[in-house]
Amino acid sequence: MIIKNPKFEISAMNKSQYPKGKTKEIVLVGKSNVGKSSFINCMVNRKSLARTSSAPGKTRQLNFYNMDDRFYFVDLPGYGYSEMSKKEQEKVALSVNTYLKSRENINLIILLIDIRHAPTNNDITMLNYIKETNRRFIVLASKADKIAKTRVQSYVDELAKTLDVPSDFIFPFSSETKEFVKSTWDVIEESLES
Ligand SMILES: Nc1nc2c(ncn2[C@@H]2O[C@H](COP(=O)(O)OP(=O)(O)OP(=O)(O)O)[C@@H](O)[C@H]2O)c(=O)[nH]1
Ligand SMILES: [Mg+2]
Repeated sequence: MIIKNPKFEISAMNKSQYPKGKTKEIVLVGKSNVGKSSFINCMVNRKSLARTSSAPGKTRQLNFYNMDDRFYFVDLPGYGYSEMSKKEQEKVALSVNTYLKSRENINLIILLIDIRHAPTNNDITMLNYIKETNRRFIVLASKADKIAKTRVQSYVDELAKTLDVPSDFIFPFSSETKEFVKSTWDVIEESLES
């Protein structure tokens, strides 16, 4: 899919601020610094549409990016960012959970987990939460450029075992090399059609 005019639309904390209408939403969730904002930039071939940072905790609100009115990418704040005050973390978690539970527009949830690291307790909690919402989801094993190409599939298989999801729910991704962009678009397009 080619997105001609990807646009930032709104940062939201509360339901009342979400975009109106029935446009489908593809949601990025995952630990702080795992590569959610970079993913969006990579998919639409922009350097800084979504704000990224080597300092974790950059994204603190739900950011809606309009993809030619065909769908939104929704960039959620990352969890597990210890520098954030407990109160702030709770506020962020509440806005994320409310969104995931109640938003009808959600078409696909993409959970990002760094391919190099074992899932954290927060990752497992989030995955279980996602499963409970009964929504369609996939896992992206991010930063795949950090391991040897020949080992990517075995890391994916290992991750599948740890998370107890089928291997074909897990896709490698690299914003750095832009490898796997095409295969990821295929998954997104398929989900938008159904
Ligand atoms: N090597 C490599 N680095 C990446 C990749 N994706 C993101 N990064 C780097 O990881 C850091 C964090 O990326 P972000 O996209 O800001 O992460 P995020 O998940 O949006 O983080 P929060 O907004 O804090 O939740 C940045 O320094 C990126 O350059 C990747 O595929 N490969
Ligand atoms: Mg971010």
